[in-house]
Amino acid sequence: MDPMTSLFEPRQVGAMHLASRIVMAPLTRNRAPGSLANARMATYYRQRANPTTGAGLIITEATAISHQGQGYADVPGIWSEAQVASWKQVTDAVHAEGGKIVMQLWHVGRVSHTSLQPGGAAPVAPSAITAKTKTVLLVDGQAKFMDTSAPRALDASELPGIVQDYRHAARNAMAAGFDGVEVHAANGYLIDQFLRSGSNHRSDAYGGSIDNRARFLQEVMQAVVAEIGGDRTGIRLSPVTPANDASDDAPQPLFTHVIKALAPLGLAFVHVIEGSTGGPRDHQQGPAPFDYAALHQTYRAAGGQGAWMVNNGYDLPLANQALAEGADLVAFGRPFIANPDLGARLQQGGPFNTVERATLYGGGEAGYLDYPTLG
Ligand code: 8OZ
Repeated sequence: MDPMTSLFEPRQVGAMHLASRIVMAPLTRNRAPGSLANARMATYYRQRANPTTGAGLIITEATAISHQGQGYADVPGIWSEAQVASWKQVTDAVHAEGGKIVMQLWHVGRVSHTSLQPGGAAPVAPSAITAKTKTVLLVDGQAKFMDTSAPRALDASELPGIVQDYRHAARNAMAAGFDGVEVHAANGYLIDQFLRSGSNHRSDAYGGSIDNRARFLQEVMQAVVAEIGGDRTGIRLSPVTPANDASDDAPQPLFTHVIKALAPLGLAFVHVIEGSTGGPRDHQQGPAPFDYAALHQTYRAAGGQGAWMVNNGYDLPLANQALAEGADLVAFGRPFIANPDLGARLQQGGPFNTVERATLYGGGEAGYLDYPTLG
């Protein structure tokens, strides 16, 4: 623990040299019609990419690894050649500013709608249990929150194909010029659905015991690391979030197992959402408050050397406290939407623009490209 560490100091993170500890969190914006990246998205990321005024590292909005992995209107993908080509304008723009950017790889599992699935099919999940949550569809061009569709349970024979989809997506992300990837294993999406007991009622090798529920995560991570290297791979976890109807009876032993399994992979970073995603940091699931310090210690004791990235509701004082307590990186979400120059604003202690909720999901340049910078 180094009491002198500040947000504005560089750090080597796997193969990436970051100019600061400030990370732009992944943020879904539903502005990628046809599941392609576009010039507006390149401008949005470029505005936040300069490492002295913006982020030391940008994590993209969640990006679908396959058509089946998609669950919201106008979110981007990374399974096709056209998608790879479309993302190059984004990585070029970020690199032109001297920034670094990794792509978040996403399979939504049951958090989808038949209208978004190949052939109008049911979404897939560990078990045929409908998530009590909403997805975003576009109705007459307007973002509308709609109930998710009833999923079907995946057959074990389908899982190697999905693991291969993650691997292929990681390869595509590197071909598109990204510095690495973050595997989205948080917020009640497919990997988290396997991990957590509320959504995984399987009786085969992928359900029941903690070991079994973590098997799919491990297979995905091993495949991605084999493809692009651990030093370009990160992971996002959210041990107690209730997002998308996620729940578990005993999150501490589950994530203790998960973090021990991740330690030998040589990951660049581990990104942990503390509490309820976008909500209370002290949200509790299971018999006791979740002990994040113990999770971090377990990772280090198991030999894990990746940067420890914390997220959820951070402001400058809380970020400084986290760094003093041993975190390496701090991810900021909504503050980065409203403040393209969040780095500069944190450095001088504000002021901060506030985020406009009506333009978060879908829409045009308003609330996307027009938040003002200082001076
Ligand atoms: C908000 C709206 C849609 C998706 C997540 C990818 O929670 C998301 C997401 C957030 O991780």
